[in-house]
Amino acid sequence: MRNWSSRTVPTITVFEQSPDRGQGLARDMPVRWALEEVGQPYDVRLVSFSAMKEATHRARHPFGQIPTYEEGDLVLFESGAIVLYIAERHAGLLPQDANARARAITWMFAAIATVEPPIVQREAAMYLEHDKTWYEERLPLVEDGIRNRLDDLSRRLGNADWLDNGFSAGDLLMVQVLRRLSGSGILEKYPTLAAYVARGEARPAFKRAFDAQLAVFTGQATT
Ligand code: GTB
Repeated sequence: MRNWSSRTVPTITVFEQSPDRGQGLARDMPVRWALEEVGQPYDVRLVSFSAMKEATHRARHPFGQIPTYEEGDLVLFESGAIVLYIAERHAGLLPQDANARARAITWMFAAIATVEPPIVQREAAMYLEHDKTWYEERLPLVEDGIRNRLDDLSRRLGNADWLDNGFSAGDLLMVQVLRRLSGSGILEKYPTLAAYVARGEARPAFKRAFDAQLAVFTGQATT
């Protein structure tokens, strides 16, 4: 493990004005949460939608999005990769045991690559296709896809607190992915998953990260 106190304070980029109005659904939230979990201070650079598409930001992020992560001459994009980078360089988000560590990383990928896609499809359908002729037929199918994932995930979680013993970066990303269902009425049908999300949101590091991103929206941020 590196001694972070002697390292450059990283800078992340976040929405200047998040469309979620500070609900912590944008993808700077898992990065902030990971940094808070490991106790690493960070700076924030606010970017507007237009600045995101300019060359200066595209040099950081090829797709002109947030979040990015800068630490010295290292520049990263992709929230999952950034969380993994933080987790690998600091104690607290990945187990020491090699097999347990590999399983925690597997859950990180499962959150992003297996559970999140149907959730994002639902959001895309609601925002982009609500006036299309096929919308009323498609939405239930997309929601069935989400329920398939939640059925399996809740079966695996059972009554455990976290996916694989102690809290890990896998739980951090999974909770953040499931949070995107808030207000949908879908998660509420899975009491153990709803409790799992609530456990994640109750962590002091989550609360600090949430408050920090909300402060940007309300104009109270100090960085
Ligand atoms: N795979 C990338 C990652 O994980 O980092 C995806 C990054 C991404 O989707 N970034 C979005 C972005 O920059 C913000 S987070 N969009 C601007 C653009 O593409 O021009 C996605 C997001 C946005 C808004 C909400 N919301 O309002 O609820 C939730 C999530």
